[in-house]
Formats: sequence, structure tokens, C-alpha cells
Amino acid sequence: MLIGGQLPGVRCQSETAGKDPFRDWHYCSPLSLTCQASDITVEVATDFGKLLRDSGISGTFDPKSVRVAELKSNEGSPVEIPSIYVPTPSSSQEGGQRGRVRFRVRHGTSSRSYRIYFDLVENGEKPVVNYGDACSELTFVDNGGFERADKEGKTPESWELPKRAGGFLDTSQVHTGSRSIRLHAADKGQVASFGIPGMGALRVEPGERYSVRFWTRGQDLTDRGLIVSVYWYDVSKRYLSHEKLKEVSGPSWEWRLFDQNLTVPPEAQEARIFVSSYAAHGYLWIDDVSIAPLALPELKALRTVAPEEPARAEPEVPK
Ligand SMILES: [Ca+2]
Repeated sequence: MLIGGQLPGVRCQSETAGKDPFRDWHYCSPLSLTCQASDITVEVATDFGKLLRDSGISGTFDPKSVRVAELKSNEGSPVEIPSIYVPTPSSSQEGGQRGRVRFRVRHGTSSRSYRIYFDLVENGEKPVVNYGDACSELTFVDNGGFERADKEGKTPESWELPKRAGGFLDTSQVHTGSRSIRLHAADKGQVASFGIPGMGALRVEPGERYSVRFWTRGQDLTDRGLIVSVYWYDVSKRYLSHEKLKEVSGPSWEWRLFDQNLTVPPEAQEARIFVSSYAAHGYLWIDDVSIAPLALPELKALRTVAPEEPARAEPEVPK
């Protein structure tokens, strides 16, 4: 069940309302998330029933009430951002209290602060909103299918293709859509290499686990046709270690999924994955790249917010 993808044409509250778009909401949960160098899509695990129970609040959770707001500064008003609340199927009998909130986190250099707003049916049911397909899947890379590109069709948005690295945006072979990345070493003994994520490195914490997935296709590759490695860096961006995750000598294969879990080693704060090919003959294609954390951040605290009313000790009393 998708809440928030049903009625077309409903705009964000923040576009239509005055100072506080959440003046009708009674509860929120604060959250801070690490930004990456590109826009990413995150998911947050929620148990609204537990948050309410732990605060001694009784009533009927309204799954249509879930909204996400970013706090642009300490004093600024919360600004609503597009989100989707997906209740866990097994949670439907208890009114969809457990689930995942999915939304986009804009790129940046540190972290961003959010509030997840929610409410009880007894406090007035909230309208269903439709944000389109702004956040379709959990992934810490942007434009992983390489479909968005510059006008010349040479550089995909949020990715880097340095000339000497031997990676090119291509339309001749694709896994999905109409574009992929083609790797081709310029000469024997040289390496063609493609870095994931595109801009900068993935910001990580020791012990975190990630799923790394992408599709490859090989054609007439000689030598070391496909090598996948992860490089780890410390807080000062100094190289710590690297691991080879896979090597395929080829020569040819149809579109095949690379799917591997990574555990961030001690002291590592950044990671970069390299897909490389030493083959000066033949081609290697890459498409549909995704990096997703295996454990989701969780909402931990409930805050009562009802600026135009005193904090309600008995919120189960209908208006
Ligand atoms: Ca594609």
C-alpha cells in the first residue's frame, strides 16, 4: 500500500499555506541524516504506535498524516519536502503504524535536520498528498541508470567521466532506459575505470553495511575484463585499505547483476568503488547502479507540536 501516491494535483502544504505548514499537526519526530555529494533517496524505519505509546498518548494513528519537513536553519520554519510513507504489510491490522518513510536528501557537505510529522485521526484526518515519483527507490547514488545527461549527451548528471579514465556514456547497449556507461581501455596495459558514487566518495561510518548493485555486460573482452574493488579512506581522506570484490576474465556475457554487501572497516569514513577493465579489446557496459544501507535509521523521539494550542495531555479527546 502506498500512502501519498493516489490523488493527482495536490500540492505541498508549504506551497499553499502561510508561515507554518504543519500548524494542524500535533506530533513530530526529529531526525538528522548524513548528506552525500549527490542527491540521494533515503528510507527511515518508523513505528508510530510505539512512539505514541512510549509518550502515553492513545488514539488512532492516521497513516495519511505522515509528512517530512527539512529544517533549513535553527530558527527557520520547517519546509515540507516530497515523501512517501509505505506501511509494512504486516502492520495493516494495527492501522499501518510500522513502515518506512522515503524521501530525497539534497547533496551537501555534512548533515541535514528533518522532522517527520504525524497525527491521530482524532485530531482531524489529514489530506492525501501526491508528490509524483520524486523518490521511487532507496539508493545512495543519484541517476544510477545514467538517463539524465548534459545536452551533448556526454556526461550523465551526478557522475564523473574523466577523459583518461576510459568511461563513456553510451546508447548502443543498455540494461534499462536508453543510456549506460561503456568502459574501454585505451591501450594494452592501461586501465579503464569507473568510480561509484560519481561525485566524491560515499560518506560512511565504521560497522555500517551496504548493498552494492549494478548490471554489467561484457563483449569480446581480453585480459582482465572486469574488476570490482572498494577503496576505504579515513576522516582526512587518507587511503586506508582496499578489497577486490570480483574479477571476471570474460570474454563475453549478457547483462548480469553484480550484487555484494560491504561492511565498513574500523576508521573508514569514506568509500569509493571502482569498476575497472584492463581489456584494450572489447567493451564492458555498466547500468542501473545502486548503493543502499542494509540497516535503516529509526525514529526515536516524539515531540508534541501544536503551536496554536497548549500541549495536549489528553489528545484522544476529539475536537
Ligand atoms: Ca540506463
